[in-house]
Amino acid sequence: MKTGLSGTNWRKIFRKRRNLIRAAGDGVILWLGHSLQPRNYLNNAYPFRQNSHFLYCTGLAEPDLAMLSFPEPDDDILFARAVGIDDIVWSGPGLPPEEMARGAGIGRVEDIAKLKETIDGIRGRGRRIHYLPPYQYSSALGIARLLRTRVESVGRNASVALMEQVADQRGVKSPEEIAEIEDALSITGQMHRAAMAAARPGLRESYIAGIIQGIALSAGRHQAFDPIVTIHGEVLHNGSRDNVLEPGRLLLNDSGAESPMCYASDITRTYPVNGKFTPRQAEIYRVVLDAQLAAMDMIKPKVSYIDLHFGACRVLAEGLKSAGLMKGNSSDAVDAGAHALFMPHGIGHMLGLDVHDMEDLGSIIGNKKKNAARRGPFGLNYLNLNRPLKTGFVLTVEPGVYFIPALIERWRDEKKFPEFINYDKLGAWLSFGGIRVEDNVVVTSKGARLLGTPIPKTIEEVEAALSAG
Ligand SMILES: [Mn+2]
Repeated sequence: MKTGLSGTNWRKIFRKRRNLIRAAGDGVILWLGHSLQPRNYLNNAYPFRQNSHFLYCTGLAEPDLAMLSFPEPDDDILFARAVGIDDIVWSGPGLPPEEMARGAGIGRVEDIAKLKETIDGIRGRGRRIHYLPPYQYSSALGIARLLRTRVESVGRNASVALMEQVADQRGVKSPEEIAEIEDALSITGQMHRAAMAAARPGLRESYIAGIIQGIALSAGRHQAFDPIVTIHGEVLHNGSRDNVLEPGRLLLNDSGAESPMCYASDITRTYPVNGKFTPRQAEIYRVVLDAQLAAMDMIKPKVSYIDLHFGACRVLAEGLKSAGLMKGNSSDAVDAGAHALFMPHGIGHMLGLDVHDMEDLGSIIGNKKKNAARRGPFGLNYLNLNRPLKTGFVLTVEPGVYFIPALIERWRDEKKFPEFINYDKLGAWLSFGGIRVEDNVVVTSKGARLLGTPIPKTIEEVEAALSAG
C-alpha cells in the first residue's frame, strides 16, 4: 500500500475513482493486479511494478491482488492471497489484507482462491464480467482461467466501453496527481543536475547512469523506465551504456523517477561531454529548443495532438533550413513528411501512472494506423495520442533532431525528397549523434504550465550546470 504525499485523503479518492468507472447495466468489473515475473527461476523475480489501472483504483502496490467492482460501490471486494508460514519466514508478514482494503476504501476482503467461484456465481446469474486488455502474459492466462475461455480470445473480448471510461478518467489529472508528478520531477531534476555536473570525457555512460539511478534509489524511489544515457542519441531508445564519453560528443540523458504513489516523470537533456557546445552543436540545439518552445506555446484545450506535432515539425524544418540541411518551403516539406528524416518520432505522449500513459489501451487513445494514413508515410506511426487536448492532460513535449546514418543513406539511395533535403551537406554530419529536449507540462484552461522546478535547458544554463562539477 502506498502512502502518497501527506495531507491527501487517498482512500476517498480511490472510492471516487471506482464510483466514476462503472460497468454498464448490472455488469461487474474484474481488476486484476500483477504478479511477480520470474527472472530465471520462480523465487528470483524482476522488480515488481503493479498494474497502473489497479493502482489507479486502489493504490495497492502489492503483488497477487484482484478486485471486483460492482454497480453499488459498497459491494466491492478485494481478493488477496492468504499469507502462509513460508511467506512469513522468507518475506515477512507483509500487510494484512484487511488493512490493504481499508487503505483503498474497500469494504470486503476475500481469499484470492475464492475469486474463480465468485466469478462463476456472478456469471451464473447472467451478469457480465468486464475487464481491460492485459499486456502481461500471466494476466492474460489468469483471465482466461477465471472466465473459462481461451487465452487467445482474452484481448479481443476486453470491454471497449470500460477502456473508454478509464481513458477519460485517467487522462484528466487531478491536483493530487499533478502534485505527485511534480514530486517525481523534483527527484528527476536532481538526477539531471547531478549527471550534468558529473559528465566529463573519459567516463563511461554507465557511470552517469549509475549516478542517476543512485539518486532515485537513495530517495526510496524507482525509475519510471530504464534511463537512456548515451552518446549515441541518434539511437532513439538506446539501451547500451558501454561507450566512453569522448570529447566533442553530445551526451543524451532521458530519465525520470516515480513519485511515492508511482506517478512517472520523463525528462531529456542533451549536452556536450566537455562542457561547451561547438557552434554546430549549438545551432542544432537551438533548432530543437525553438521547436519545443513553439510546441508548448501551441498547447491549449481543444488543440488536436496531431496539429501540435506538425506545428513543432514546421519550426524544426524551418530551423534545419537555416542550418542548410533542408531546403524549399518548410510547410510543404512537413506535409510531405521530409522532416521525419531528422525527427522520426512523435512530439510526445501522455504522462501519468505510466510513463507513456495508458498506451496499453492502444487505439482508444491513439490511432496509429489512421494517423499514418492521414499524413505522410513515416514517423506518424509513432504518434501516441489522437485525442484533442483537455485541461488536466499531462504531456511530454520532446522534439529532437537526429542524424541516423543508416536512415540518411537509405533515403539518399532511394532519392527521397531531394527537393527538401540537402543530401550533399549531410555527409559531414553522420557522426553528430542526436539531440532531444523533453519537458512535462499540464494543459490548463489558458495554455500549458511547465511541471516541476525548471531543469537547466538554455545553452547558457546547461553550460553553467556542466561546469558545476
Ligand atoms: Mn518521453
